[in-house]
Amino acid sequence: MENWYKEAVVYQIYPKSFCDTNGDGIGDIPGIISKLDYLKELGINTIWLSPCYVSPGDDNGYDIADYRTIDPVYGTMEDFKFMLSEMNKRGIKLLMDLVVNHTSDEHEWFCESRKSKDNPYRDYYIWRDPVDGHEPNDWKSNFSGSAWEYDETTEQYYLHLFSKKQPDLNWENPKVRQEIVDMMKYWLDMGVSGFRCDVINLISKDIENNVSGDGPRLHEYIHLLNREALSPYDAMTVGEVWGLSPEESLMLTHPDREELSMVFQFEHMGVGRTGGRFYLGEFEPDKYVEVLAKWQKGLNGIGWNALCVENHDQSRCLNRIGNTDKYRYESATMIATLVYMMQGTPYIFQGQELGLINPVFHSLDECRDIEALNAYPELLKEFDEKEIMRRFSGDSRDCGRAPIPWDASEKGGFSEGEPWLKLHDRHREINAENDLKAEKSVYNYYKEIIKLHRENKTFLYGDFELISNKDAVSVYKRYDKENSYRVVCNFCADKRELDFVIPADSVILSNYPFDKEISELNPYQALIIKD
Ligand code: TEU
Ligand code: CA
Repeated sequence: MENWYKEAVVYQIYPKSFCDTNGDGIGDIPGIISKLDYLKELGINTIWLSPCYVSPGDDNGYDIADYRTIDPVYGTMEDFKFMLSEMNKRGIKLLMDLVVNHTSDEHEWFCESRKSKDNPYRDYYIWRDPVDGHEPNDWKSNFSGSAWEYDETTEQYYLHLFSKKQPDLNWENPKVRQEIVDMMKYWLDMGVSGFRCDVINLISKDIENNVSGDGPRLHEYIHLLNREALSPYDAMTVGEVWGLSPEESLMLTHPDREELSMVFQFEHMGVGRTGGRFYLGEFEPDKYVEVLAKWQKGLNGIGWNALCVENHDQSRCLNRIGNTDKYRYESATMIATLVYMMQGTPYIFQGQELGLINPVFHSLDECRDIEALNAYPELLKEFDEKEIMRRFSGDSRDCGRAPIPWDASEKGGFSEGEPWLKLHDRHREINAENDLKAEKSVYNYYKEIIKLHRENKTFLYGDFELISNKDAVSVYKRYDKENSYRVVCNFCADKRELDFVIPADSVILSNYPFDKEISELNPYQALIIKD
């Protein structure tokens, strides 16, 4: 199919937290295989698998020590190939995570690179002399502290935009580019259908001019990956890029430029923040919808949106922008309706289809994420421990990474052993088994939304228009020559008057029962209307 990525519905699996089959407390590939029927039933047709390659696990696999081997904690290459064939059988494609801004410091390339200045792998990474006995510049790592680490052996610093166990690759070196192309082909030859490209806009830098990302050769490098590896396989890509405008994203995704299929934009995830990570303020629903609408308009007809609510770097949306108590079902289904009825490829993060919530972290020993652990000493200067734990329970990356509760048993059916990270606290009530059984459940609503999205050409390809967006009530339209639909959402826990009346027989889906005309919205009500 031409542009098959536009008809993909992607489910993100964070393997460590998905399903454990051997009792070591860590999810694994046999666990994924055991849930493929569950995913097929949900209606998705593509899986994005977060890294499962050999890794010391400093950043849960985003620090790769061997790009071509499955980490034994997840299984063997045979397990992986079997998983792929079981996916194929069910019509599910697989996207791998391409993490090529950096490797692990335990990658063979880096082990060689740090040995001597004339080692053949020296220029695979970014080395600089000290300046006045200090770091070459003042760049900060995304995980706190300097982005430069001094290495005694050769008396130089290496660059790491993330943890010091994640040295940045030197893309200026043509050998590095060739290694990456070959590695991509290796997975594509095995039957993988594409990649989610980790912090892909960081691969081009201009260090001497203080440019740490979006550098001058970014488009050249991505075009190369496209020509050499992706295009020949009709592979799909989604780039993870932070802070780009719709115009810049069009550059990366314009079909004529032959770069990426689509990019994630995270502008809406910043709505309501008062600062960076761990600084959440009051959520502003109108702003959220406004940002999404801006991207719908900005890419329409040329680029393509990746529709994303949650991922493994975010807390659960119900804690931030929905409701975790009385209106958990209503707000979870409203958010799904609002976002996934827009134009673009839906991405559903594991557990989102169950309306999962954040765990509550009481002390640092319950936390695992390097970003939070590294930030802790800094935060202590400003807050006491209790306040930091409150912030971690609302905004640390561990929130979304909590293991999936498959049933109401003690460990949620995730593992027979001790899970590597605690489950959310209400897992006896909020779990997959309960949701599958219940007549009214987030899972069952997701099934309906996914079906509608996949089967209806107007929702797939139709234009978007924001009709109104005020006081937490938004109305938008999706239309083409044949059909026109309106999506109406109430983003708050109060009832809302409508200034128009919706006949019951025009409603094709709602998260509330309806039998007569509607002139008022219930808390977190969502409606899809055929005009
Ligand atoms: O994340 C990129 C990124 O910059 C942020 O999400 C970052 O994790 C931080 O939380 C900002 O506050 C990607 C991956 O999604 C993430 O899991 C990895 O840790 C990171 O790259 C490094 O590979
Ligand atoms: Ca396991």
